[in-house]
Amino acid sequence: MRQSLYFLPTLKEVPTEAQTVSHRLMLRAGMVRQVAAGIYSWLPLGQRVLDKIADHVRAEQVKTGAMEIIMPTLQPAELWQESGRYDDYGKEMLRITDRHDRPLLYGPTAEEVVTDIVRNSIKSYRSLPLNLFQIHWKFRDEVRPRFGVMRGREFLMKDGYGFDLDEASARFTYQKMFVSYLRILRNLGLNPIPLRADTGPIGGDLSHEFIILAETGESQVYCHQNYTSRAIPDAVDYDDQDHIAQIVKDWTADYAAADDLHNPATCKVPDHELLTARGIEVGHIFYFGTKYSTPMKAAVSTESGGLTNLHMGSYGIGVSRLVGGIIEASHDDLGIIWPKSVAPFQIALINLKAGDSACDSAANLLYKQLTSSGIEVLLDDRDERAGVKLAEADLLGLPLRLVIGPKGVAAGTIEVVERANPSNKREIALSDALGFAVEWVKR
Ligand code: 5CA
Repeated sequence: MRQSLYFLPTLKEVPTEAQTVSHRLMLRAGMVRQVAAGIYSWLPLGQRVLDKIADHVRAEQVKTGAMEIIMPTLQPAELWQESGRYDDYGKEMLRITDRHDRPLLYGPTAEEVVTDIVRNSIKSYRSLPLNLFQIHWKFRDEVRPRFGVMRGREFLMKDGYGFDLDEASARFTYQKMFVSYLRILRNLGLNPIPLRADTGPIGGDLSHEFIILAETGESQVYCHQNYTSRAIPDAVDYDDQDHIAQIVKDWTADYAAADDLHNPATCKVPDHELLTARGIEVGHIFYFGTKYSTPMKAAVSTESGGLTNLHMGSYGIGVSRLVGGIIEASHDDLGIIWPKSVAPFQIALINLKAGDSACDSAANLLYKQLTSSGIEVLLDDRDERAGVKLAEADLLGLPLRLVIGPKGVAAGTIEVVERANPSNKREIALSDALGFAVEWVKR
């Protein structure tokens, strides 16, 4: 992409309304714009990151056997009256009336809609287990939307729903999701900490939150320090029930709790081993048995000829919240430092002297070569001062920077620097730049 043609409205001034680093950087880097309190438009650079995160989530969920669907954002009130949640949900639910005076709502979650689909489509135990997920917008009329996309009113969530014949099978589904969440967050360059959690309005008796540590996190976290260094397997066979159970066991062996469940009197971790920190909840998983299937009559025939209500769980990841969360975890004074796995472009190719014919032709050639090798490159071909370009590259935080300038071009060299490691600047031969970049991106 040529920056001269790219819609990238960066801001020089620090927006005063933004209280957290990620919110400030997302506004300054031209990723999002606020439309109303807690409601954002995603501009091209932000949209690319959102897509990358969604792709990681999708890839790892599909490995577990889960299937992607898409359900509407607007839902009929009747389904929620059937489950009994319509009145309970309170003011967070945005209620709407259509032209025929039928009550609708903008879905804050989709247990009811998905249960309705499944009860109408599945009659036999042979169709189970079934796991359906979507990556779609939710609306919760939060009293205090804040921290930009981290606590929005409209936000993008991966919401998955497991349907099983019995509790044992549903608990295995829960464990697969637990492991899948560890892997997704690791693949996004994060260190997840699973906390035993309260189930709130979703219900059920088994629930874990997945937290990443950040100073501006809304949750207070108490956990054994082991959690910051525990290994996540590189690959997992999701059919291997024993291995999945073992990973969950390892990951829940030590103490980890949020504020509401932490009790200093009963917590046995010695003080010097207890990590007390702030965290951001980026995922939440629930097993709630037949809480929805009973009132909504979602049942299947069993092998012995009877009928049984489905056992269910639901599995959420805050896709848009993760964009802010990743920035909170990875930035410096100058700007964002994107992990390679979610960077909107892999390479910032900077032409320091656009208009100079030697610089232009070197930059254009390398740009063409890189893009035809399948690498995502943002070429800064604008007629701007060198200092402005370099400062903006720091702000945008693309992982690898290649800088072409008149002196280098004359000497046949190009400057290479990693955003995460700015002190390690070096010159390489211009003729080696393509090979170097291709290898670097693969690493
Ligand atoms: N039905 C279940 C799972 S599908 C559910 O709704 N769970 S949840 O309420 O915990 O939300 C799942 C995830 O969505 C949270 O872990 C969080 O990462 C994200 N999330 C929740 N509320 C917001 C919000 N207001 N803004 C941004 N992300 C949010």
